[in-house]
Amino acid sequence: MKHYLPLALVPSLAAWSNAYAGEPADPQKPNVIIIYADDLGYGDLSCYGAHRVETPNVDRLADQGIRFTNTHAVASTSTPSRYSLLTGEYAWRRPDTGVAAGNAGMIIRPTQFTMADMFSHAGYATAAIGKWHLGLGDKTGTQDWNAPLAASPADLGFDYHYIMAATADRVPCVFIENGEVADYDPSAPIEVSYQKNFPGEPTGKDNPELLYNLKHSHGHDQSIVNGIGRIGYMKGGGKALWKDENIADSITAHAIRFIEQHQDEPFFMYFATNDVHVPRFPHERFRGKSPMGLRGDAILQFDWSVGQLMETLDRLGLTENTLVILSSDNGPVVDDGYADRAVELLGDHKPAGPWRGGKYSNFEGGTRVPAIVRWPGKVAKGEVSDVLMSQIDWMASLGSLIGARLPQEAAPDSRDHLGNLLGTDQTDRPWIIEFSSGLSVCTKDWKYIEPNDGSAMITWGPKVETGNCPIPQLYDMRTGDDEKENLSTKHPEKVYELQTILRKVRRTPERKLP
Ligand code: NG6
Ligand code: CA
Repeated sequence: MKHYLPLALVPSLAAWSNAYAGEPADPQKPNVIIIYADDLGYGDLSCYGAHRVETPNVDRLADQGIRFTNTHAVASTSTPSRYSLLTGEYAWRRPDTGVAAGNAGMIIRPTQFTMADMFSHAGYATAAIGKWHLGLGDKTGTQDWNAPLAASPADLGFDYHYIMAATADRVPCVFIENGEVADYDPSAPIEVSYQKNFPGEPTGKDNPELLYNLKHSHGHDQSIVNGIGRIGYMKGGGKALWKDENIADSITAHAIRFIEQHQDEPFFMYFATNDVHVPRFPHERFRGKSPMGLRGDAILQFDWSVGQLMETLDRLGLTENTLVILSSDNGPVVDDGYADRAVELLGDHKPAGPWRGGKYSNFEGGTRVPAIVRWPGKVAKGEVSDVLMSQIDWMASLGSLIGARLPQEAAPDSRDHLGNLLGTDQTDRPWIIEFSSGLSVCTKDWKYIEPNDGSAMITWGPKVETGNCPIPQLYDMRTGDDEKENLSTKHPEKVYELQTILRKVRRTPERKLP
């Protein structure tokens, strides 16, 4: 049961807005679809300069809308980025928002007001489909996967969900539909542990001969499901266990069905793909179709899913009245723990585009992500925008679009920059805050990375520069020098200015700042 403030205490969101000039004259209720890719890098799409892989559907979306070149995920990994997107609160304000295990308890509490609540209260049908990775059930490790879960996205404003509990590389490897394991197999009760194996169950470590689909390169050597080693131990599942090669087909089919079922009312769909996260094992229709091996094939599969949704909107006559936002949860990684030949077949492809670092990194490669917005007739087409934008603002901005009323404490860091999203306002966000091992502040021109004692490279597998450095780092973002020359000693006044922003934001939710 949710507890909200009495309506009298709920001012309209536009009244708090500090960036959006005035109340939207006539709140509109277009359908809204957020297509949220996993680990898709800035340079992974042909419309962002990739030439070893073609993404015609995403390119078409960009041709029909705005392609943003300066959009930032809140964090360089999944759980904190998703938490921030769906709650409008910086994940780093909470200690428990790091990369979640598959048996993590639900991280967003049912009492929090989410983006889905916002749409739901505005009369939308709402759905979360695909990767979840924000915990399920009441408490970590206590879920009974053989019964309805104690807490699920249904408690967060989603009318419908068909999700993977965490990532494809984490157990349990089953879909959850409306709070219960989908296609549950009573003959194979499910048990999950992140502590120890179940007696007699094979593991990637002890039974490498059973890894018939994909072998690990680091980690991922615990339970084996579908011939692929995972993180964590599970038992049972039977016919409910997913086949990695069918995940894209399955979530796409459920998304299409949701759109069909709600074509006559406004709907909000959070469509979070498994592509291009590891284990990359796309359907055989895509395997071998790119010169870059399974990682490239997974990009093709992602593009296919996007195309399927676009076709569905066309077929149902919904394209004009649907705002589509496509982005990614964090930057790219090449070898993330499976021997999928991604490194060897990369060639001159640059997954992070021109940016330094990648997933897990304080550098731009960690959080600078592709972002495309399409709303035919309402949003200019074929435009490219370098406006400084953060995903943290999407909740308030979309709220402003639909005339939502939010509780006082909701979305505390999300500011209304609807004009940026729709291309009518080119005013940059004054700063954005990025989160990796530490915090960074970016303005349009400068970036400051807090000192951090961690190692300069990831130590446990992926070859990624972390951007950690024991002294303050300051980069001039105007020079395109790719965060190479640390100017902190040359411009101590800039360092101070950016540190002051950080100090302020740490203390005070962004929406309460002037
Ligand atoms: C890491 C996993 C990696 C990936 C990541 C989370 C190992 C060795 N590596 O711990 O494969 O799952 O966590 O990725 O276990 S994210 O995109 O969901 O944040
Ligand atoms: Ca991710």
